[in-house]
Amino acid sequence: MTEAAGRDAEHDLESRFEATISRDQRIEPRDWMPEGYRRTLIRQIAQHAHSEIIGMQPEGEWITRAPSLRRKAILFAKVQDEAGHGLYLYSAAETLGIDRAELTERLLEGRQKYSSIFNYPTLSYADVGVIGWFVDGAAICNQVPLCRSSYGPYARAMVRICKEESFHQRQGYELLMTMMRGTDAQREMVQDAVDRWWWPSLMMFGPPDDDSPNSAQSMAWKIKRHSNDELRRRFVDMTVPQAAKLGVTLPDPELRWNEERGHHDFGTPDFSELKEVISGNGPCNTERIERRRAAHEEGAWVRAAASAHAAKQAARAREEAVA
Ligand code: BYC
Repeated sequence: MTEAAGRDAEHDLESRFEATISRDQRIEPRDWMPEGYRRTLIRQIAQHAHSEIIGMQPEGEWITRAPSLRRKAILFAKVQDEAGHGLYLYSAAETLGIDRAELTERLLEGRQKYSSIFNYPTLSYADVGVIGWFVDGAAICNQVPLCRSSYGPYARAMVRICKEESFHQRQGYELLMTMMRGTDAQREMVQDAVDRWWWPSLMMFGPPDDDSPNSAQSMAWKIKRHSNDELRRRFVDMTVPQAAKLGVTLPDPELRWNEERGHHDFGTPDFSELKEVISGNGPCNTERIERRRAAHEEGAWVRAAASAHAAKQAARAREEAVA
């Protein structure tokens, strides 16, 4: 092929890709895609997968200290669901031609991120409820639109994940409702957890739109469907009435209903704190990565055994095909 013919062919592929996006149809792994689209998806999906796996730690710490057998079973199931979400997402990333071992390596070397929210400590059992209510609530706001993301495997993984996140959010809220019907000490624990998790939860949506380098391109490619600020606003509108029903105060003196706009006004999160946490300087970053690294090393024999088993199965299948 001449250089000019090569350029025409590339141009054709690109036009077909753009047309698929503009018709709101899905890009699938077999389809041609621009290198930037593939890289952006790997970055976002891997970061999302890592968040699910690292996100098992703050709540997992409470499994052995759950206040009843029922609460222990619920928390166990929730943390296991998060492992499952991580696996669907790593599988979605693998369809882009990168394997999970490489992604884990990038996480452990600090070359890929995970959500800032999981770098805060869980100090009481009320934190388990507030994580369900706020963190899974924020996850739902952010992820329901991702069910319409332009990349097929990511969008499909999101459908199941969102169903489970919705159950997680309700279990958190139900736990808090139970505590609010309890003693004064329990109500204080809930309010304290709300005070500590509110601002970090708002930061989960990312930097403000005018400081979000990836948003414009990700929205043009329909990977992201809404901007960071738009989703943050939706979360606040959704959560304020739930806080009133629960009987807790959200720690923001600027929070009020704006009749004219039909939305709540609210204060600005401390985005310099977000930057610090993302750069590795949050309260628990070192501990979270160290724990992940230890779990990865402890799991080496499982991966080796699984690979040996898969190789044996493949060899047996080849022998049977020849016989
Ligand atoms: N934390 O240009 P921007 C869960 C990074 S799991 C850390 O706006 P983008 C759950 C960003 O990556 C929740 N980093 O980026 C699990 C970028 O850096 P790089 C995880 C953040 O991608 C267990 C830079 O800042 N959810 O719900 O357009 C239990 C500039 O940002 C954060 C997802 O991953 C942050 N908060 O938008 C319970 C959802 N914010 O990569 C619950 C999928 C920003 O260029 N991800 N950064 O080095 C997304 O929707 C988008 O990636 C984001 C960021 C909205 C997070």
